[in-house]
Amino acid sequence: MLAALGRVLAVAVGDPLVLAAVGLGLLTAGIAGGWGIKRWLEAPVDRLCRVLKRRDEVVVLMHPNPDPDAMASAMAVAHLAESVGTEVTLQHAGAVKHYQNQAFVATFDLEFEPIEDANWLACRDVVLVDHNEPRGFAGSRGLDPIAVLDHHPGEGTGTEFTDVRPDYGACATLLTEYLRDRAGDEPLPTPLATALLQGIQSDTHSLTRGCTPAEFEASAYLYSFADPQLLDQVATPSVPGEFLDVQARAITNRQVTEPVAISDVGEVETVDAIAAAADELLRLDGTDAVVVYGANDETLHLSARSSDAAIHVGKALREAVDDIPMASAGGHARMGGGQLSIPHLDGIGPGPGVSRSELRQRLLDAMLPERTLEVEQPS
Ligand SMILES: [Mn+2]
Repeated sequence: MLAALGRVLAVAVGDPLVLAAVGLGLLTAGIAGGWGIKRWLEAPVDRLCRVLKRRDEVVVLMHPNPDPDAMASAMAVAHLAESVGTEVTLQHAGAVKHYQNQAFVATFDLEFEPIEDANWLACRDVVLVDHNEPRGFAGSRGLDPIAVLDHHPGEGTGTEFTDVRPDYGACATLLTEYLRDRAGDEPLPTPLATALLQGIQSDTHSLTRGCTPAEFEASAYLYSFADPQLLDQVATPSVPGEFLDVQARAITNRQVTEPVAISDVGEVETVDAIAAAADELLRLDGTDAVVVYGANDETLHLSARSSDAAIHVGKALREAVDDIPMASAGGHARMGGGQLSIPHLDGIGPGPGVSRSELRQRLLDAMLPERTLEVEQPS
């Protein structure tokens, strides 16, 4: 390489034309290199804003049934897009479920356009937040987002911009860093700061789970712009009376085989109340895992929670209903859910049916396999 360069220089010195060409080449390389370094040093938020600015309009797409982290992240991308003159439509598949999520939408006066099909997207230039592969609507697989901002593990990327940080506790943390880099000393709008703070809190169980120092730093930054009253309103929204009734029944009807509590709450009007009751029952002393179930419209809804890594409630639920027709259940280690057809449980259909006490025993057996063995073999 050096020898070749030496030969070129030797010829160049002898020929002014070649010398000029070599000089021009070096100059071009220098400018291109400088440009490359400038791009390389550019903050991610500035790169994102360049991608946004090239469009008149973008869709910010949240995951199906968006939660506060997805919604706050979408608000932040919308804020950035509007700052560079790009129009934004906020969209998602599914619905805004659960009273906490609905309280978030109401508090921040958000307007979303739900989609069931890729053709319903306001435009084809899509920015994904809080997930990295489009899902939950017809045509989602064929969609190539221009940008992806997320904190879940996965292979999804944007055609022009990707920032996925699986170690982060919330997508809102990432976007808070972007806004801080962009804003400098300018204050953040109060609703946006409050929404992002709630996004971080709700994804990290109030900064107790899956956190990194980044969540604390982002929260500290947001805190100075957030409104405590507004935050309280979204963090602990008032609940319908039935929620408290169902919680009361979950507590009264609990059957405890430590460390598991199982409770049948009977008929419910609002299915969400079952999950809220499971959260509440998990607080019981000596209880590491709970299942609460209740009936609504011919369906038995199960909601399970675990605070002990040794009890994977998603797997346990799946195992417990495995051979019951028209039943589905599953979930994560700490959180699971399921649905069973009440007519099938009562013996109408292909199977002989499963009584409520048998269902309870199945759930208990699935949640306690190792522990039961321990009891049977005392040391
Ligand atoms: Mn999230």
